Amino acid sequence: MTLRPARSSAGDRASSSGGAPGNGQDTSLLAKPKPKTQRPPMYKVMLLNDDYTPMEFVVHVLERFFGMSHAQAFDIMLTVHKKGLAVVGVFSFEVAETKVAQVMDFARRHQHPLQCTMEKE
Ligand code: TYC
Repeated sequence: MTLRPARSSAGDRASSSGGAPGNGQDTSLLAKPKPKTQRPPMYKVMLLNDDYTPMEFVVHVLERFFGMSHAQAFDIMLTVHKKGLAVVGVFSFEVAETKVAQVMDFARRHQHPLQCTMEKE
């Protein structure tokens, strides 16, 4: 059980809200505390290495779905090939979900085992 300190109902409203000076003036409309805005979480989209998907196909995926130049795409593909995985972009949940679905569908249609996943940043 949580015990809260007892509060008087009417008396303290004018003086205690919004950083009041304590002189009885109602400053509640002047000293507004800044509302804390929360940024939405972002999601890393990752490509995983495998032994069968052709390198050129991965390069094409990175150009097509992640807007990379050929050189950029080649570099990232090689990172995945050597290290096992790489982050290929960071997006809102909905965009990340769409990218993953697009890549997985594209790979499946071409009968490559390429895997694409997402993870909260
Ligand atoms: N390892 C693959 C090969 O040697 C190439 C590859 C790179 C596959 C990146 C997947 O996400 C990947 N053909």
